[in-house]
Amino acid sequence: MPIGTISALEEAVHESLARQPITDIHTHLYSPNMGNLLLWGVDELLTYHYLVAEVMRWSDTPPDVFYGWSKQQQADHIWQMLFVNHSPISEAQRGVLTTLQALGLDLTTRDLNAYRAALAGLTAEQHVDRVLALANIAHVVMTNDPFDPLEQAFWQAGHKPDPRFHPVLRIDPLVRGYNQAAPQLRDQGYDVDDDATERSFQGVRRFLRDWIQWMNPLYMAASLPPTFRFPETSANAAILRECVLPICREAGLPFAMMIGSERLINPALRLAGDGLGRADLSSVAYLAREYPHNKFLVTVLSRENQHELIVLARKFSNLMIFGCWWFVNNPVIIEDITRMRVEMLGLSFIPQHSDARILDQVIYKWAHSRAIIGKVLVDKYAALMQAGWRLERAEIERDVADLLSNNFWRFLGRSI
Ligand code: FIX
Ligand code: ZN
Repeated sequence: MPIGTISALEEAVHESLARQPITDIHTHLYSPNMGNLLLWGVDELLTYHYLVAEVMRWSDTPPDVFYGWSKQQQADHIWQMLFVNHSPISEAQRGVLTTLQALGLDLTTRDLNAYRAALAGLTAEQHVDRVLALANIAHVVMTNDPFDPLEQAFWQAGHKPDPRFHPVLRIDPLVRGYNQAAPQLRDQGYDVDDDATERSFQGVRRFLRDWIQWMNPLYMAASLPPTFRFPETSANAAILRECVLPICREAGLPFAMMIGSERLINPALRLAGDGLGRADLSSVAYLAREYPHNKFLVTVLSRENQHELIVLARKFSNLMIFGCWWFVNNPVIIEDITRMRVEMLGLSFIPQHSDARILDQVIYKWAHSRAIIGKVLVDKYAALMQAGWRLERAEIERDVADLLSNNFWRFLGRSI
């Protein structure tokens, strides 16, 4: 039965979005059997680095003093400053409220200790089940760092993640600062030079092949600075050309490029101290054009790059754009980007990822984004109805499944 009215359309879109299980294609979450790597709970939620950056604008406490406190003290301070002394209206602040409310906590009490107590006693596994059910997430894609000793211990012992959690081989040091990465590669037994020599290429290729075997990742990924250029005469570019691109192609893995992060523009803020810059996307065009047998997942951090990236996606089908990353993951910008993408690409992109670092955050990140994606889709479908197009509910469900899950798996060439 075709959809006949705008209110039926709204109902169909919002229900399809709510019912469709999500594949969250980029997170910093970990399988619950990876021990302390998985962060969850109220104190972790409150000490998210987005909120650390925000509290520093009000607080007289210098960052090094703040970071010297226990996690609970840091959370108390953030709660007091950002939630009690001021109304929590920023996106990251509001996110805490959306999350606590969905977890069934009474926000009228503003009683942080009661919130802590309500989650105490749960196991990570129980909390994972509950949170993924609340957010309706079927698949969580992790970010796995082969330079982290905790990850090395897990993967090299042959452990497997919970089947809902999928690995990604994250290789920033190789393509962002190869010269500093070389000693770490030697520590892991790979015979490489500090510079981009033939011996280094062979060692890095061996490193990548080994890690692909241990991890079986869905894709390889790196965050790149605004100054990223390719081709270029740097060691980083040589490693990309001689190792990363050929191994990705050999293993059938896309390379995810997250471009525009400027590391530690305020080093005192640590994880909260990164900034952004506008990238030169002609390098992305070069890669997509000159490496037609490679696949690229791309997201950009600067608002100013978003339109240009969409134009590139129109030109190259081996380029899949995804998500509203970090500083563009705010309602006003998500809506703008999503509208531009729909208007220029139809439904052939991946609208969002959560980038959650704390398990509970997937609740708010997806609740907020789902509402915005829904608003954009209602407008676009309403225009089709106005043009006399017959719209079936099953077609809306199909489109929503593509956006929230299938486009990713299809691009990977994998079925779920
Ligand atoms: O490089 C990345 O994957 C970034 O998303 C993070 O490292 C960043 O700190 C973040 O949490 C953004 O949401
Ligand atoms: Zn991330």
